[in-house]
Amino acid sequence: MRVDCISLRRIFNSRGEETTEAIIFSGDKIGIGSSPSGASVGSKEAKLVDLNEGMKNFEGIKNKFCGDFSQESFDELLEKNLDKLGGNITTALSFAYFNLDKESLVYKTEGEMPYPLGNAVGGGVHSGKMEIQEILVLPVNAKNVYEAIKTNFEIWKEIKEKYKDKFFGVNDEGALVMDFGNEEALKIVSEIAGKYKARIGIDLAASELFKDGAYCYGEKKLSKEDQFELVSKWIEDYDLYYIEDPFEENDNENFKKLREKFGDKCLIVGDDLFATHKENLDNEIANSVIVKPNQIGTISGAIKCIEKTKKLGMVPVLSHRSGETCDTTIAFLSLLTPIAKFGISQIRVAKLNELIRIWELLEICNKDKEPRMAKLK
Ligand code: 2PG
Ligand code: MG
Repeated sequence: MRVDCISLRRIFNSRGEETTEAIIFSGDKIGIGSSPSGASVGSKEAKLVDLNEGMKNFEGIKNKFCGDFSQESFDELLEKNLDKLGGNITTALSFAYFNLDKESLVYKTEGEMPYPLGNAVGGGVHSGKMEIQEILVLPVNAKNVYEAIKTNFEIWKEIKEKYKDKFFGVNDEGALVMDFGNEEALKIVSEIAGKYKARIGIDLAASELFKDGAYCYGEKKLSKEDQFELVSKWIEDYDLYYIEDPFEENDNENFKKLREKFGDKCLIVGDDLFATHKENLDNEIANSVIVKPNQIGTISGAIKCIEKTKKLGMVPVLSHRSGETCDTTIAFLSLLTPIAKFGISQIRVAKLNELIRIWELLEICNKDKEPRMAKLK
């Protein structure tokens, strides 16, 4: 598609931080994209450049981005300039280009829609007193996207209502901040999720817990071996379907041991471990991969990571960040993955409602391929 003109501006994300929004004009079409940002940020992610500096740098090279492009060639040019622009600006531009024609992906897919993985109770660097950053629910029995999103909301509302004396509020991701410890939260969420025939998982974001060679739970310090035992116990006791970053981003040894022990019954998911860089993927240390476009800086980088994930027999999970805008690009991209980690409440509904819309678009536009939920392992 032809890029006639581009403009960048500063807008705010859900945390009130400044981020970039890009608009691309192509004939009578307009593509808008904005970049999210993380709080638990791994060291392998695309680096950020100060927004003022990045935007100034873009002004100097803007002309190169006008002309005829494909998503790949546009993203290639962004990748070449990643050091000057930073992952925030490249992501916004790559999303804006994609959004000139985002519906075309709906026509191209097989009609499978992802299960929404919802963050029900939050902790870690996001909020509250638990060390576990996210206790997640996955409505594996839902028949369609609407029912799946509704199930996650029912679980979230029931926890909030039943334990209102322990409810502090909601965090950046809309997850409940509760007066629960780790074990208490796991027990309560698994009981309530069970009523709705949903499975549970956690994101431990363990790079954030790892200080001076130990995993820190308040005053308590766990060795790598003890952390392995704790995580194994949680998988068994709460029948976890999903465990993300149970170890810090360089603890490949523990990841490998866990993959060997539980890989056939649980998704062992690498977030900081891989940071959406396809060259980091390794199916001996995990069987699932978090895909966050802003960790690599472009849509094409994220798609290549999804393709390699599938080639290696691993499960890709498209994910939001804790600081978000109402941008819904990743809802379209999640047509390529069986699970979409988009949160449950507040600003997260922008992406969830887009999934409901896409289900209907599939019904209308893709008559020979009825929409259906993706296959889960
Ligand atoms: C994560 C994410 C999203 P953040 O760790 O998976 O839930 O959090 O965006 O803060 O990295
Ligand atoms: Mg994570």
